[in-house]
Amino acid sequence: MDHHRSRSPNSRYHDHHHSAHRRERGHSRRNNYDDGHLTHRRDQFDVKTEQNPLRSQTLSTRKDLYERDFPLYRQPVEVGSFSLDAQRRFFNDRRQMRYYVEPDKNPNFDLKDGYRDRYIRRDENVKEKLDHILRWILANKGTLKSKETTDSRALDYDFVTWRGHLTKLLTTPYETREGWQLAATKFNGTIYISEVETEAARVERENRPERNKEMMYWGYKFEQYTCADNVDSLPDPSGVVNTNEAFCTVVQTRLADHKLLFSGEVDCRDKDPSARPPACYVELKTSPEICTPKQRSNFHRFKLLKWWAQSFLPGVPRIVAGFKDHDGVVVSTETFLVSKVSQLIKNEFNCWKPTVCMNFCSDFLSFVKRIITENDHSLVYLFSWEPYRDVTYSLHRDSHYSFLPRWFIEGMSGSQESHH
Ligand code: 0WD
Ligand code: CA
Repeated sequence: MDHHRSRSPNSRYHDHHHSAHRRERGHSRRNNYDDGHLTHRRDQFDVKTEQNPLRSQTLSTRKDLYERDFPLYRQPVEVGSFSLDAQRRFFNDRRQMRYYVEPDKNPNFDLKDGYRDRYIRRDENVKEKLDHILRWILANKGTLKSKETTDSRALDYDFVTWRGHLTKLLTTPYETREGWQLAATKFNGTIYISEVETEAARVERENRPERNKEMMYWGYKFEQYTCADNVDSLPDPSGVVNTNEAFCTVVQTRLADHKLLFSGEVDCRDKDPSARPPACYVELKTSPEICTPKQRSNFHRFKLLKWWAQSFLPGVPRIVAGFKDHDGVVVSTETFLVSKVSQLIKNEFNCWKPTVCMNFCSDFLSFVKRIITENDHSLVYLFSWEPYRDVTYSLHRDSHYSFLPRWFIEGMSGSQESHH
């Protein structure tokens, strides 16, 4: 998976001409959301900073700027894992790991079953931010601390985040509907990135139609039909679906010159014990059944982009899709190899490109590194993006955006022996 990159440093950010009209369109609406805080947003006529990509205070998300050689992306290596139990309690072990049981090609799984009487839903009002990853880092800090620096507190990573946040970055050049906000804080030389729910996302979540709530359950129900709790047992569709439960892998890798540590939820693994993480992992998905060429094209253009980005990041090689009808019945299943997805979409006109996704992510991380000058656990650089606009940022000191908990700051500052 090692790819070499060659790039011209000047192609990294937008040029002035192309981005000017985009800014004008949305300028008034975005101007004052940040009342009372020090903001660093380029104003409309600030040509000087914009002409020099290494000084620009914003980052363009235009696809064509990221069409160059695929950047180096090192084979992701699992450095640990953790589990969240039925009460959402953290355990530094693999107790929630499940085993993949291949379904029939045409299984007729009823995904509606149990929604009313056997469903325990995670409380979405609880914002966990990076807490589970931070707990894992503290529990493993003895083996994680950098050997290369003299600072005994430093981790040998440039960035720590959730895999899902990186997925959002990968798909940004192609996203036309949902913006994002990512809070970033540098602590002991490592940049921690944690998502902040946008106003639009909160409104949508709080006004979710009943039908959508039920359809969210369908995805978890499909997991129950295809996963067993033990290597020698079978799935139990009569049980309760509890979305507090999770098994998460923690992987390290490198994107261009960024050393990354991130965690992602894994649905299940192959039963074959000779298969090693993350190559043994299987991602489960559901999607509406495909009946027309137009539906197939949309599936390739939109769904496969998100599926590819999510699984490529941690090196999960296989996606098993259940195609469901309007009535929530899985009528067919299909396995997608992540390494083959880009070939599958090659015939779509004007389709997404993996290299654009990866180069944008790499350039965003370079942008973040350049903007974050202060090492301060209570200072948040809030990066914001809305479709058809540039990425902007604002600064927030000791605000409600601060997300590194005291127990983490203190736990990481304590003596190296504290893991005994
Ligand atoms: O607080 C937040 N804003 C978030 C918290 C956003 C994203 C994730 N999380 C946390 C949760 O603790 C969750 O356990 O991350 C964990 C999953 O992280 P991830 O793997 O980085 O997230 P992502 O790749 O977006 O989602 C993987 C799976 C989803 O499966 P599908 O097949 O639908 O992509 O994790 C589940 C979901 O099953 N999931 C979540 N579970 C709990 N809380 C969340 C969430 N907010 N988002 C996705
Ligand atoms: Ca899944």
